[in-house]
Amino acid sequence: TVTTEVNEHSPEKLLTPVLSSFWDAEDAWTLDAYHRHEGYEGLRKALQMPPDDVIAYVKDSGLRGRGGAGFPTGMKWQFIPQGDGKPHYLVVNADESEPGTCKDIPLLFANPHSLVEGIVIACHAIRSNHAFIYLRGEAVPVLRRLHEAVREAYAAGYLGKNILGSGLDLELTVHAGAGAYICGEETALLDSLEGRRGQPRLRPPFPAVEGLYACPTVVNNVESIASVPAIMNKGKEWFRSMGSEKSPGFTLYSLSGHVARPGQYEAPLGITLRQLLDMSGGMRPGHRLKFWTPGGSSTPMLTDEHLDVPLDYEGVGGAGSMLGTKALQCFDETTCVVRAVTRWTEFYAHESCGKCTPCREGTYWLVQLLRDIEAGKGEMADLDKVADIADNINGKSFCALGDGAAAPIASSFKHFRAEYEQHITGKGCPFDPRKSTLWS
Ligand code: L3W
Ligand code: SF4
Repeated sequence: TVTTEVNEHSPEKLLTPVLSSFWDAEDAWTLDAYHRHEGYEGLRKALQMPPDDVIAYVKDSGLRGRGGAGFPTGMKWQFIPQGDGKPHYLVVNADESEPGTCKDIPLLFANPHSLVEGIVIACHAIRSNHAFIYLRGEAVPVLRRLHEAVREAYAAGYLGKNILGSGLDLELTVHAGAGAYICGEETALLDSLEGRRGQPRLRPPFPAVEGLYACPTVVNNVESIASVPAIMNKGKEWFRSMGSEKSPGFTLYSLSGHVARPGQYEAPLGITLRQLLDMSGGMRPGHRLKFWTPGGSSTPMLTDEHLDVPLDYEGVGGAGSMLGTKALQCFDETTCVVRAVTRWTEFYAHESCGKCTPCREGTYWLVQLLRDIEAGKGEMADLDKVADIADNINGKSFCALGDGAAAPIASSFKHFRAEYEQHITGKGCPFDPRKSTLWS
């Protein structure tokens, strides 16, 4: 978190710490600390309201999903059929694995009760008696804190039978995944939770109709659900006073790469990368921005031309790019684009679940070609092959992982094709420390 002293002239005045407001406290993750910061007040208010009114309230707040797609949260809750006689489930996607994304795990580590409170409110709204948190398995310290937060919440009467005398019964199960990126895709996550190999399901039916154990299920990102208590407590107008009309509210940006002060920055949607860099001390001293991703490596890369595009679903999201998970990875002029894209593609090839041919075969062949180009063993015709394979993955794969794998290739060709050609004509990487002075 950013602890710099803030005055009215400092760029940090744009920060809107809500979820991160007391992350620095020594006991931040405990129920005591949460209570000292109005913890579970939003739940008390929500339980006074009929479930449909809670859904309408969250819908009116304009909260959009923070997991990558920006889908309206209240609308997703409204999809859950009522009076159908089936159990309803809430599943929280805490499988944060998108390269560059680092906001749900720190949030859970520092403030797990904001998620637990949000879960109880959401389950009241969608009339669910069982919720699940699917956590990225490698995050063992976070798992321990989550278990402790859930234990505290049961002991305090925020989970279990007849919560705060409202008549709501709710069980909360924390499940640790086994470390597969594809299990962040909502339907693969549900298969994994059911004990099967995590592979995406055909949609429709969407989880809201047929999700966990073939019952209506809401799958929401950690940050989306954790934002709900503050909305219920401080009001939808307060939430709408931040951000833009179509992308309201505060959000957590993960800033990483060659910046002076990387980390999580909580600020309104719609600010720009230039403003974020102003808050974080800019690029590392003596260097300039070369390229960046707005929402992790699955979103097309941008350049310094896009420094003033609003980081919301209409600005950077509408400009043929995507806001995604708000993972801003910044690379300076010492970075080889071909190397960065090769590394990302290796990740997608490794994480491809193998269910569909364009992604399974395409990512494999992309890695072979890109490694050759990067090593100076490529030919000009390879560039057309790379572009053709990426085009045959994009929009033709079974799930969004395929599109994500194609995104950095298409965008790097658009902005940096000359750099690929340089590797071929120069028979080597111009950024290689053995061939360049840039690294000295
Ligand atoms: C009912 C309809 N529900 C849509 C629901 C749907 C889902 C949500 C959004 O991908 C992106 C992806 C990554 N009836 C519905 C409906 N829904 N129509 O709305 O759906 P969709 O398909 O727009 O997106 P998605 O499949 O959820 C998310 C990108 O985010 N991303 C993030 C990746 C992060 C991870 C990770 O860290 N684990 O995977 C980054 O950019 O590429 O495009 O809930 O059910 N008619
Ligand atoms: Fe699996 Fe890739 Fe196909 Fe998605 S696009 S189903 S990850 S093979």
